[in-house]
Amino acid sequence: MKITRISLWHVPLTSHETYYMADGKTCDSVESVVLRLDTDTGLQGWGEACPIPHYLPAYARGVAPAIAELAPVLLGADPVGPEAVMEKLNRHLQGHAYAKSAVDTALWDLTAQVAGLPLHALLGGRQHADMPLYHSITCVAPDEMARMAHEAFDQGMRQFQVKLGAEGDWQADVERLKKVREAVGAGPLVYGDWNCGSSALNATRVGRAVAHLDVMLEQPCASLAECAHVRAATGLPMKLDESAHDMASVIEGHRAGCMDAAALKLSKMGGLSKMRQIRDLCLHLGTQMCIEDTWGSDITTAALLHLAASTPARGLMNTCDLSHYVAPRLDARAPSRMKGRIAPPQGIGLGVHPDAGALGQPDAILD
Ligand code: 0XW
Ligand code: MG
Repeated sequence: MKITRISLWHVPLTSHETYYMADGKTCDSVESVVLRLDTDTGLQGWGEACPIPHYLPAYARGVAPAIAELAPVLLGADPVGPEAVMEKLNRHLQGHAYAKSAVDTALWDLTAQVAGLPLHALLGGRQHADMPLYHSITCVAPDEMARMAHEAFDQGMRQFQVKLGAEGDWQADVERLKKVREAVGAGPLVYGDWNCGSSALNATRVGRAVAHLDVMLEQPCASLAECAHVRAATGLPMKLDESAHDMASVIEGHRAGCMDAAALKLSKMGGLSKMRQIRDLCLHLGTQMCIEDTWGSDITTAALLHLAASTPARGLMNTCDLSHYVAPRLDARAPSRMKGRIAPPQGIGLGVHPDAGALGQPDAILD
């Protein structure tokens, strides 16, 4: 079997609610890059990479040039056995995890199709009928966030991520956490996420002000040392996200004692091949996992749902249906949330079939 063509589309994803994070990071319309690998057997594999501007060291218009650089190694290669192909790509081009993530997903899609199996069967085997979701609440006025939380609670959501730090007012962040906790009542998991946008001082002040509310703090500061300081100063559980981006940093986060939970993101880690290894490491470490990606539509969501479906319950805190937050849906039949939970795609491979109408003509073809 050989890869005969690489096709790329730049697809603008528009948020249903403009999604505000700290330091002005915003998802209103974000460009996603969809990749398809064609083979000499007629089978096709799909991948996607959707960086959020200014969020991680990645940008949408960096994907196509990186893929073009990798094309001479990829074209003609046998896609079955993703890790072997990724080894060759990594030797040819170092870094660029976010671009390689789209290729890696497409390789896994093809490998699972050839095996006649759903992708989760190759990632460890299906462990769940469906998985718990969290709902991420954009950083707006506290009362509006509480309304959004209550609406999501009524729809069955029981885990809530409260975006913090949009205007750098720590007391407003205290109000956000208080109002959301009030809206959802005791019991649901609530965590406040600054996306690196707080000082250790202000995150400590927020943590101490809400310590009675049973909340977790997520990535308050840019450095692991600052996050570890906040965890020690507040005693509140902490989830790492931007600081946990590869095997070494996950081990470092565990050693620093501030990684009760971690966000495993597909494109941050370079794809399913790497993310599966880090998933298994987190299981060994006892770290609770959020299995997700940065942003994206149905292809990205399908890939992370297969990994979540193959992750034992003891390590799976939640997963994320990124396709819920944006339009267009690339595959109307792809999984959607149901009462706070979501099932992986059905069928063999990745199990998504992007609609040609939604994609239009490719923006680049490499063969
Ligand atoms: C909630 N997210 C998945 C959306 C953006 O990628 C940020 C991320 C997070 O957890 O920070
Ligand atoms: Mg986060």
